[in-house]
Amino acid sequence: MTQSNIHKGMISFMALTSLTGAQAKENDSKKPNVIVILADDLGFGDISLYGSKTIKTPCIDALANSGLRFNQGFCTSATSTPSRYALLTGMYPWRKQVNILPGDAPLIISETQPTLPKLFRQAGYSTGVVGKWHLGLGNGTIDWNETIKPSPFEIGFDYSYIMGATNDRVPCVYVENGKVDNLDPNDPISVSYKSNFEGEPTGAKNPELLKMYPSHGHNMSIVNGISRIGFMKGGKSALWKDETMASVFLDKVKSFIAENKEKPFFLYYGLNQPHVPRAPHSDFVGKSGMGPRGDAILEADWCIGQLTSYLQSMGLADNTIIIFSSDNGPVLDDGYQDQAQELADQHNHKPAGPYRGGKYSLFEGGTHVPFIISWPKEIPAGKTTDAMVCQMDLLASFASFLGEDIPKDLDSENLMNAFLGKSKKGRTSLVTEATGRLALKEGDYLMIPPHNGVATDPNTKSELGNDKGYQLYNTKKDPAEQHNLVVDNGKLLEKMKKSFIQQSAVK
Ligand code: NG6
Ligand code: CA
Repeated sequence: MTQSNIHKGMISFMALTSLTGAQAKENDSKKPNVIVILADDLGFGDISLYGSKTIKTPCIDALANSGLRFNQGFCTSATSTPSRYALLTGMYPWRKQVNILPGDAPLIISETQPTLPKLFRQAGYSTGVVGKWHLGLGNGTIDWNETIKPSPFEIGFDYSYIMGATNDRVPCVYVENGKVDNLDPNDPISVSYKSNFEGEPTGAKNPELLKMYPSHGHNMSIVNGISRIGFMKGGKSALWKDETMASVFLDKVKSFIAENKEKPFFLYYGLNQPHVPRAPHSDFVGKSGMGPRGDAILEADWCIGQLTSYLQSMGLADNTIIIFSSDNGPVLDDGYQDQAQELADQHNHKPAGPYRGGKYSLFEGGTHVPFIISWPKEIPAGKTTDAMVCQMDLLASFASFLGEDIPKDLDSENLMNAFLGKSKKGRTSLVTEATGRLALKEGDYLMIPPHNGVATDPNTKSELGNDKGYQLYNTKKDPAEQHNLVVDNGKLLEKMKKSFIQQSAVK
C-alpha cells in the first residue's frame, strides 16, 4: 500500500466510525457540486466534437473530452418551455399542455411539485439559477415594479438571476430573486402582449431605429435597436444589452460559485445562445465566418471555457459534475434577417448534424441534442456512450445519487449509472414532443404518428414531421430519415403504436 492509499483507507475507515460534527461537515462538503448548462437552440451538429467542420467549439469539446459524451442524448421537446419543464420536474410537459410561454405568463411549475432544485436543497445543497428561465413568473398579472412571487425560489432555487422568458421577448430586463435588476422606481415598467403603449416606437412602424431587421414576427417594441415580441414601456436603466448578456450571466455564475464554494451547490446555467436575436459581444463578431449565429456559438463556447477555468482557479474542478446540453434542436431563421440560412448553405453547415429537422420538428433533429457529462474525480476522461438518456431523467437519477426518495409517478427514470458511464443501459423509449404533437423514439427507431398541418413551416423552413400517414425510421442507420419503413415493417409498427398509446396516455 502506498502512503496515499493508506491515507485514503484511513479516511474511509474514519467515515465508517462515528463522526464528530466537524468531520461530518467535511464529509458533507465532499458531495460533488452539480452544474447543469443548457444552451438555447444549439444543434447536435453545431459542436465540432459532434462533427461540425465549420463552427469550432474547443471549450465544449474539451469539456466532453474530460468526461463522457452521449451519442444518444435527448431533450423531451423541440422547443424551450416544455423541455425546461421536463428537465426541472421530471415530468413529460405534454401532460400539462406546456407550450412556449409569452414573457408575462405565470409560473407553470406548481409550488407543490417535486423539482430538481428542491431535491438538491433537501440534500443540503445551495441552489441557484442564472440565465434563461422561460417557465413563467408570478401567479397572475405581473407587476414588474414589485417583487414577483412565486419566482424560482418557490420551486427550489435559493438564488436566481434570470432572463424571464427569451431574448426576443419583452420585458428585456434581468430579474434577480424576483426583482427587476437596476430598476429606477421613477421609471416604472409596463408590459403588454396585446397592444402597444401610446407613443412608443415599434419595429413595424420605425424600421429606421433598428440595427437588426425581423424576418417574421418580432416587429413590436424596440430595445437596444432590436424589435421584439410584445410591447413594453419604461424601465430604461434596467434594459439589457444583448451584446453583454453573456458576460452579465457569467459574472453571476462566478459570484454564485464563489459565495457557495464551501458548501455543495447546484447551479442551473441557461445560456442565451444561439437563440435569436443573435447579437454577441464585438469580440466574437465576424470570428466564425458563419455570421451572427456562428459567432453566438463561439461566444457560448467561450462561456464554457470561462466557467471551467474559473472552477479550476477555485480548486473546484475535480469534484464538480458538469452536464451540458441544449433545450431543443437548431433553427436557422427564427425571425431575424441574420443570414444564418444562407451561410449554412454556403458552408454546408448542418446544425442538426446527420439528423432531419430541428427546432419545432418531430424528426430527430428536434430533440436529439448534444449531451456531455464531466466529473473529473469519478468519470474517466475521453469516453463516449450510446446509452439513450433524456434531460428529464436527471431528477430521478440525482434523487437516487443523493440518497433521497425518488418522487412517485414521475416520467423521469433513474439512469445514474448511465450518466456516470458505469452502465451502457439507458432508457428504452422516449415520447418526444414538438409544439404539442407527439412521436415515439424506441431503440433505434423513431415513429411519428399522423399529424395534420404543413410539412414545412413557411417562416422557419423547419420540416415539422407532419404527414397523413405513419412514419417509421431507423435513425441509427438512416439518421437523415429518408426511408419510411412503414410498408415492410408492419409488426414493428404495430408494436410501436401500442407502446406509444400506453406511454402517451394522460396520467
Ligand atoms: C416563437 C418565435 C421564435 C422563438 C420561439 C421560442 C415568432 C414568429 N417566433 O414563437 O422566434 O422565440 O417562439 O423559442 O414569434 S424557444 O427556444 O424559447 O422555444
Ligand atoms: Ca430553445
